[in-house]
Amino acid sequence: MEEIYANVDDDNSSKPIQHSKASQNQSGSRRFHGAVVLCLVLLSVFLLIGLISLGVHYHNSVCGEDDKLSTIKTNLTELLQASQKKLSSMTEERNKLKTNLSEMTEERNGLKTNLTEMTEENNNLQSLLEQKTTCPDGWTKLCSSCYFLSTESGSWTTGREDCRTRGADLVVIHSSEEQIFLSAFTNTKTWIGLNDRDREETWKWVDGTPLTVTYWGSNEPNNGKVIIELGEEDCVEISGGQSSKWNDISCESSLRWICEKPAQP
Ligand code: MMA
Ligand code: CA
Repeated sequence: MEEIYANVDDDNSSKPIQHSKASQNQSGSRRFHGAVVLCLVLLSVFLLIGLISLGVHYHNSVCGEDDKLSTIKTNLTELLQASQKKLSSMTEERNKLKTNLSEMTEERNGLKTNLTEMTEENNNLQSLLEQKTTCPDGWTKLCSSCYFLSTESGSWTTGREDCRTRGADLVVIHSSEEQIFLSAFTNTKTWIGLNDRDREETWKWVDGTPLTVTYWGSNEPNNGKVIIELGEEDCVEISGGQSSKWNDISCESSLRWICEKPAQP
């Protein structure tokens, strides 16, 4: 280097003004080399800076991803643990409910048995009570009712009024046993407690109970409409005797009547 500079000095001192073409070329190429070196150095510096920043960026992004992943992992683990806890508590609850259900089923079956036994007991007591009930003189007992057949005859209303003075009402029929019993009880046409005076063809028992079984004769009730018009028939008679049936007849007809009242203990 000293030689180079020495040469430069030498050249400058020996020929300060007059520069040869060759020396001009030499200094130009030196400057060019210097600039290239400088450029290379600067390029290296830039590259280095670039590499470092890339490295930092890469490091940051990878570490960031790691953080995110580990957060997700933690969250999922927590979620899983919570779910497992919930599942086990629900399983426990379900088992408890199952136990309760089987206990309650057992209890229900026990109660059912009790109910059956008590119903039977109640029926026995009822029939005992019924056996203990009685009817006044002149009245006939069937199950828990007392029946009275009048000796007199009169209209349906007369019959009903008489029954009422006896603490009873015209008879109401709700079973075949009762129908059979009453057929044997009277051997003549007799009033029973049924009429459609309020509304044609709407038959009502005197006690307000609904019409369940009926024992109408054939073509009855006909409201008196045969070949000739017999007139309005709104009250009911039982024919009496074997295969006794019901017939609607004028309420003013004169018949005997059957009263009914509950048997008393
Ligand atoms: C006939 C029949 C009945 C009617 C009575 C009236 C004997 O039976 O037509 O439906 O009620 O007559 O007496
Ligand atoms: Ca009739």
